Amino acid sequence: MASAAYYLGFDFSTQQLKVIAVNEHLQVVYEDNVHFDKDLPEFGTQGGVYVQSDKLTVISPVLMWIKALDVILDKMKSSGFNFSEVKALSGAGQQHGSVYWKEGTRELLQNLSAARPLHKLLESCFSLQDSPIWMDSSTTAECRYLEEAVGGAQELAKLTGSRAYERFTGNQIAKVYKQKPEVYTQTERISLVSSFAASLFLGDYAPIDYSDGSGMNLLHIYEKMWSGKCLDACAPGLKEKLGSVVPSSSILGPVSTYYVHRFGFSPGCKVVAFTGDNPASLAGMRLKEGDIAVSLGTSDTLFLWIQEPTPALEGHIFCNPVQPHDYMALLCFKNGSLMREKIRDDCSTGSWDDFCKALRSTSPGNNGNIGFYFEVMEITPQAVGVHRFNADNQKVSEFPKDVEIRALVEGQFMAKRIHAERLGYRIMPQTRILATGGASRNLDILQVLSDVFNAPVYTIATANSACLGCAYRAAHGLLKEASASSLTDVIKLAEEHKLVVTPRTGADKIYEPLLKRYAEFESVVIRESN
Ligand code: ADP
Ligand code: XUL
Repeated sequence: MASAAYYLGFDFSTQQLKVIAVNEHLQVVYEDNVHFDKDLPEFGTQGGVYVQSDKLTVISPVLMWIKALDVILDKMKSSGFNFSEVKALSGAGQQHGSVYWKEGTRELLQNLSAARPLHKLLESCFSLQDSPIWMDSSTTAECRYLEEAVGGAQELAKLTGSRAYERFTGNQIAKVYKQKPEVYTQTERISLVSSFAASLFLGDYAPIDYSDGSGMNLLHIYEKMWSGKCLDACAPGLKEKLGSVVPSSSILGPVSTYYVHRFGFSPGCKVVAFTGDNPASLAGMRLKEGDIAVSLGTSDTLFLWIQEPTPALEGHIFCNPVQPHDYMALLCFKNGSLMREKIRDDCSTGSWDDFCKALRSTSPGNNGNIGFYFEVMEITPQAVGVHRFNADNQKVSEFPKDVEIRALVEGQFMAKRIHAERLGYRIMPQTRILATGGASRNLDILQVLSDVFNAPVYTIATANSACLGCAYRAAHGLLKEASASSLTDVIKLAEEHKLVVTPRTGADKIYEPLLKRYAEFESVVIRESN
């Protein structure tokens, strides 16, 4: 009998490390997670991060991510998971975060002793113990400097797919270089969270892939090479510290012997390039041109598969992780799940059930009440604070609790529709919204999404599409060696999307005027925030 084949996908996300294993039919056979706050309380993070007192600087301890990997692999081992059948693995990381490996670590990575857990072996290998992550917004000065150096925001967008954004890695590295030059000097390699995680499996520094590399303000997204101008504007000698960039489906090499000896992996198991969580989700959601994906995780994101990018001052263009000649457009909303959790706790008993009851007891359109809920400085649009407007267009300081809950959810989705349309996206009769991320389990939230977009919402069997996408990418990376198949061919086997909600009759009539008012108030809110 032929032996089984498994493919593993990992996701080093903001609040947890997740893993999915699929078999050769791409059916999910194992799924697990390690929640940073709950399962690794010794690090004392909140939502997987530390917010510094300036409220702008947001970091995560790099050893926590490594310990989470130790824990999840131990859990798999004790559950009897047969690592020897894993043919290939890949993974994803929260985008933009950066990891600083200390001089001399490459050698250590290549000679890991299987007798000890990784977090012990790598304890003193980082020149920065706490990595800047995507929630950070402390690098405005570095952003302006970079834009000026390349001839303005639009020029930078034309080169790298985005104007300068505070969380983008080039600006974060520039800040480290300026504020902690000794750290920068001691650093032998700078990885993204994705390529850092790949390095742990590879037992060597893993290259950055094109797609996650597009979130750095450093990569020329058409030539797929580091932009010399951008590198020079951020820090000296940066090219050497970043290493090369590779296509997202590249096989990087076999898994490190550490995993062979400690967990029983086959020495032939391949590591396929890791990528960003949003690009990985695009693969996991099996997005087609015309679909719109809405990810409701720690951040909310909205992304599209595009062929002809037009980089603008809002939104991002990334290299496509699946089809090397194509691109993906992405909008990121920082106040996603954590904001929903806050309003859930403030306005109901703290349970999603009660949150949902409030959504069901209020009517679409919320009788004209509109709210903006930006607990932290939002990315799309750049605005902060809580702002409420009643049906008479007056600013008010509070709403009844049920109204507040609906205003939050409707506001979040109206913002997504308005900004997607500004990027040129048009909702057509055949439009499908593919929802993913933790909150996509919540049908009442998805009903509002469907009503606001006046389009049906589909999901896949798991909310962890980034993990699943990486398991698919691992299979594809391996199979394309044998035959020149595309990811689309490989994932034909995967389960179909499931239709979960359709828009209510008349929703378009309700939201048309409300969207117009939301857009007008948004301009007011942006002005007030600045
Ligand atoms: P990440 O990958 O960024 O760690 P996930 O996609 O796993 O995040 O989503 C985690 C979030 O999902 C949690 O912060 C939680 O608020 C949200 N969530 C989980 N279950 C529900 C639910 N039933 N309704 C709404 N939100 C939910
Ligand atoms: C995307 C972004 C976030 C992170 C964390 O640009 O900043 O979505 O990838 O999920």
